[in-house]
Amino acid sequence: MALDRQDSKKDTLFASGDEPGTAFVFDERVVQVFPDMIARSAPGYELMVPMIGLLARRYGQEESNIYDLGCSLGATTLAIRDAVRARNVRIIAVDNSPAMVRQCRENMERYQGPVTVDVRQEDIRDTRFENASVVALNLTLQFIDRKDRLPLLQRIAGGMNPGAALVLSEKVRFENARSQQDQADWHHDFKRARGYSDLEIARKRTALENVLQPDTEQIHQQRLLEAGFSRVERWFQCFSFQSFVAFR
Ligand code: GEK
Repeated sequence: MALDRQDSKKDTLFASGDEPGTAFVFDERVVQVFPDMIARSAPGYELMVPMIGLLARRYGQEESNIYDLGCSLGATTLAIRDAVRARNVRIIAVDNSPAMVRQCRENMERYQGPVTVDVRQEDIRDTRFENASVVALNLTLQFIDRKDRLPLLQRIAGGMNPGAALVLSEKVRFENARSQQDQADWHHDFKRARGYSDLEIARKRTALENVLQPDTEQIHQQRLLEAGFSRVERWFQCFSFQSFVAFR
């Protein structure tokens, strides 16, 4: 069961009316359009989500916890829940946006499944990690203050079992100015092809400034190793969107 963008209201939040310069927040208005917004903004999102389900199928361990951090409306939680085969797992889905959590809980009620899902409204920096076999950070770490990223990853690693896997998906930036410009242009083309106007794209970029803070692939890889992961594999890239599996 997936949360399809066809079932979502169309995202026109930045088409008109918004005060330029207002910082982006995950509020009720964003919740209303979120499946459409993320599918039209994050190249590869619609592929990454079911693949995270497959990774959970491979790395999920019996009698363990699976965490979906920054779960939004629960798309990744549902993909994991439907794909996982290990018995007696519990999915803990965490988001600190009250509006997201409210709708996520409704979605879990609507699309019932055999795996227990515990949806928590909490800052993931306060989440306690224990007995984890799979942890998903799908496009969430980029919203966490940079100074808090390493401590968070260390605490996640500390709660993971041997053989467990963290899936980290992020928008990344590129050290090389030419690469950064090309990648930004290609991302812009993607959004334009999915129906956003140049004005909407520019307004969203301004709203996300200082809210979404991308790191380079090298920083991600080094930080994961420093946090206690033994090996990191990049399994996905579409323009500036990358995803890694980090093994405990
Ligand atoms: C998906 N993973 O559909 N604590 C908890 N949640 C947070 C925090 C925090 N400190 N900061 C941000 N969030 C999802 C998509 S969206 C990505 C993730 C995007 C939450 C925030 O409320 C939002 O729901 C989510 O992280 C990021 O697979 O919008 O680009």
